[in-house]
Amino acid sequence: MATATQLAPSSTGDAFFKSVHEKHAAPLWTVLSQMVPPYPNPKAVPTVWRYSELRPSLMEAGKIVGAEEAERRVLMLVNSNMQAPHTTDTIYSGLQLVLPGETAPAHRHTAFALRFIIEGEDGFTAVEGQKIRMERGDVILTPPWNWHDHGNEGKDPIIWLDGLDLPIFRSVPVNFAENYTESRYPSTPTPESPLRFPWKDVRAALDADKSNSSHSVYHYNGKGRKHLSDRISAQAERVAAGYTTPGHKETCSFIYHVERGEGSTKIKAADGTETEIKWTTSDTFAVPAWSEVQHTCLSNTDAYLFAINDRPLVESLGLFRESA
Ligand code: GTQ
Repeated sequence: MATATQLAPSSTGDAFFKSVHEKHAAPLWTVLSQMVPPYPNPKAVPTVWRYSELRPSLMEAGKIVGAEEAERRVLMLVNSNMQAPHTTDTIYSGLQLVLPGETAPAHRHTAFALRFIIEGEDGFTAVEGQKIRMERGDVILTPPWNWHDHGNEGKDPIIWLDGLDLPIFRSVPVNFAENYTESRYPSTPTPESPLRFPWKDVRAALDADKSNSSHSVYHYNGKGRKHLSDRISAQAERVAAGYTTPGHKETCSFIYHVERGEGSTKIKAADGTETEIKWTTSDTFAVPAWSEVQHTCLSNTDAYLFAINDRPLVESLGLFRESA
């Protein structure tokens, strides 16, 4: 007969815990609060990637490996409390470089990808036969199982931010991938592709939003659908010069990227830990789920932020919650 409540194995070892372990079972009561926590407990922590620091490393990568040889020449953005492919718990991001004359060869995969163009004007991504020009600030989608290759027909490097749903395949391991037989999949120039969201349209929508003169939020939507994909989507925000946005949190995580401007973001994690990230144009930072976010624009012109989010995933699982 048990004489006392036992919460964990005793230091001398315990026959009960040992025998249970050998039967591939474990006592729930020792870990219950981890499994069913009082509030969300993401593993990811706020992390920043400064473009001025990473760009030189990306250019160095350009000397070490060719785009064709690498298949994708990318520096993954690894959350400081996790391992690749985790930029947040659910979103993967990376910086991809294609040098003049190079091709990143055609492949396709179950994973969804979106790209936000950071620099270079004469790059293209060819998606399932549509050859789409990349211009700074554009968002271009690669839907699941679409053949895609990337190229650079200009004189300058082209660099963009990749956003993929790769972390999801750690817990739902059903990603497939295939390489095309040739380097490029046949494509024709498609200036008005439904897969391309030009920055000038997004910026015009942010500037025209009169609901709040100091802060506007634009949610990208996939031409007739609520979000850009089933798992990840994107938004853009304008923060007026000198303004601080009210605190807001969601059960979603975000990869923020600064299109333009200088400022800082206060991130109060679910456990109360506060972090302040200072940013400037082309920097990227990760915001874990259920973190209160407050942006301040410190430049004397408005700041424009782009963010990849996991809202479609969270919503479709019935897990979306927000709080002001
Ligand atoms: O461009 O297809 O950053 O397949 C990671 C995986 C980019 C891509 C990434 C990929 C790609």
